[in-house]
Amino acid sequence: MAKEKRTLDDLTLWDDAKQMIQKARKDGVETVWDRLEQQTPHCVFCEKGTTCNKCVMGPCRISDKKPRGVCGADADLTVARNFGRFVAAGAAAHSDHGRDLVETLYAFGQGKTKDYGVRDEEKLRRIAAEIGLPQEGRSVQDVARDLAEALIQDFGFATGNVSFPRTRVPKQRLELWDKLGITPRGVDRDIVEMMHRTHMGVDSDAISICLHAARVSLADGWGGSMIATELSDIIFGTPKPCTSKVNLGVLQADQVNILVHGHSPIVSEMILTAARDPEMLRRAEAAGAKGINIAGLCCTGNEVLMRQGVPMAGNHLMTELALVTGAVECIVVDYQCIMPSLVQTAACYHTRFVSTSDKAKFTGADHVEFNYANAREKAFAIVAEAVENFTRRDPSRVEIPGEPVEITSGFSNEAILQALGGSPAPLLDAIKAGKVRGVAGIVGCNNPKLKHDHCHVTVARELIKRDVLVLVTGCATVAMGKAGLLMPEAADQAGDGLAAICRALGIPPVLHVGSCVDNARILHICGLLAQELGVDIADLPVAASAPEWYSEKAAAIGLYAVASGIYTHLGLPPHITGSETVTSLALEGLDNVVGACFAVEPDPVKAAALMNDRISAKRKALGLSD
Ligand code: XCC
Ligand code: SF4
Repeated sequence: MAKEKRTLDDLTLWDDAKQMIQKARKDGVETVWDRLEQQTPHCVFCEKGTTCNKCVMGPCRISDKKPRGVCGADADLTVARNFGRFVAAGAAAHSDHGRDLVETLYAFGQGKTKDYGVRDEEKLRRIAAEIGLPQEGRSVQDVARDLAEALIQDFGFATGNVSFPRTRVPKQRLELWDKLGITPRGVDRDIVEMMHRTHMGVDSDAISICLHAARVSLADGWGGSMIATELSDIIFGTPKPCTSKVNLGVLQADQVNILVHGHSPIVSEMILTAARDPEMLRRAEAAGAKGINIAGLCCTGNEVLMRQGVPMAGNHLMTELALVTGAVECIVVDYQCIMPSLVQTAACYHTRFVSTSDKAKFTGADHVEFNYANAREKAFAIVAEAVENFTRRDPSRVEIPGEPVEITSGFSNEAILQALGGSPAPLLDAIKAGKVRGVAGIVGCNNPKLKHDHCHVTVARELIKRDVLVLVTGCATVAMGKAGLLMPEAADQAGDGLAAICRALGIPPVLHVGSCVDNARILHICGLLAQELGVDIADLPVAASAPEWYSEKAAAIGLYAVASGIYTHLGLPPHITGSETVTSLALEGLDNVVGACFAVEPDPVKAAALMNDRISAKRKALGLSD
């Protein structure tokens, strides 16, 4: 039976999105929702994870009637191998992004770039000291080189382990990881080993593969992603609280609009520098524009929002719609989460689609390759062309919906600690007193299978009213911002205890802590709180949620959260339901192994209740009233 067609209200929570979906239909532009409909129903075997395409004796589909593939792999093994590779791909994406930051810092340390440097010397020296590097008599450039050289080792296998867990993970947790054999050894090593293990005829035990998936994810969270975060702060500055705006209304009818999309601040920061240059502004004026407006999409948007207060046009499901405004001169992308469809969407308008990474080319795009040696020059060229393109804009096709909503951002751990007076003690006191009952991370993507942003906002509202402080990253951020939850006034929607703390500190009950690699900030602060209390992370009244996730990266994030001891809600299940062994491990078994597990719950109200129950249980176990 055909499912009833979804109405506009089923697709998204927001007016700006609805208006642009309608304009897309009018303009004959296909969107992600149209393609989802074409692809529905999905292949049931793939949905359950019981299809295997790993060798040419297959492909095989495992079912009750045909329970083994040609090689003999059963459903458990097939699901585990698929899931292992899924997580490895996500970990690879985050970590390869981290590698780009290491390379950039290394280039600065070696004097090979004039375009990038160190904006936060204090953090450079603090992190270098943390991993045991000498400081005395070393210049900024020397320390940068030393730190990059040390972190390059985190990718390989020479040192036998990843640096940050040594200082940041409570010792109970480190011992547990050692006992289970899941301490991350090297980012590349652990990811490559997953590819090896899941080749036909290597690791043929579902549990063993799942444990290695946990190790791979930890190499991401406490390795690749953490490196990306820390080095981005060092190179581009550690975020401090700032204000900005969000939604498609941040696009300016009378200015050159340039969207930055993807993940790496290496590109977006340089585009921003070029756009703020007086010569470029003069050219924009000559072209008849009032200025050059940079707006962010997805995680590179989060990066420049956190550090530079750059407004956010939208999250994952808004990326096509942002171009449908007809007001975008140029969209500059680097890598990850850039729907290939955007090239076609851009082509329906005057918009120029520019790819910048040698590892992410898009058929039909203009490719302007960026590296640390030429970045400034290339960024200026891209911005100059965008300015020129302003004259090609067709005003009759421009429609910019909505009034932008005010937001606050920039809550790095350093900023949070500073707001607390320099130590985590006041936050711990508030937690002990039950004013803040717990802390929850709401992270991740949008997925067109779910009503856009509805789950993000609902989970957050349900948690803050129960005095749970929310930390948000990734595409969830835009949802919170549009709902007004990133402003101090949102304290009115919080429970009395949390509201009082927010008012005293002048902060919102939902704090924007960054992009998806910045989930490492959440790991770090959990480690810090646990160490202060002398307990394991699994003992803390904390939880996480990825209500609308879609990507391999989000799976890696969810798994490193769980493997670090953080109970994690997912709005949709990964493709594992074809294996009872793997599914019950994820939903229950892991609790006995790593002290946390996943919960899959599409209903955001129920999901928040589950997270809250977990927080209550942890409070009681710590002897705190609830
Ligand atoms: Fe991508 Fe990071 Fe997901 Fe958004 S939240 S859709 S992964 S941009 Ni990372
Ligand atoms: Fe089939 Fe086994 Fe080859 Fe997979 S690895 S395609 S299950 S024969």
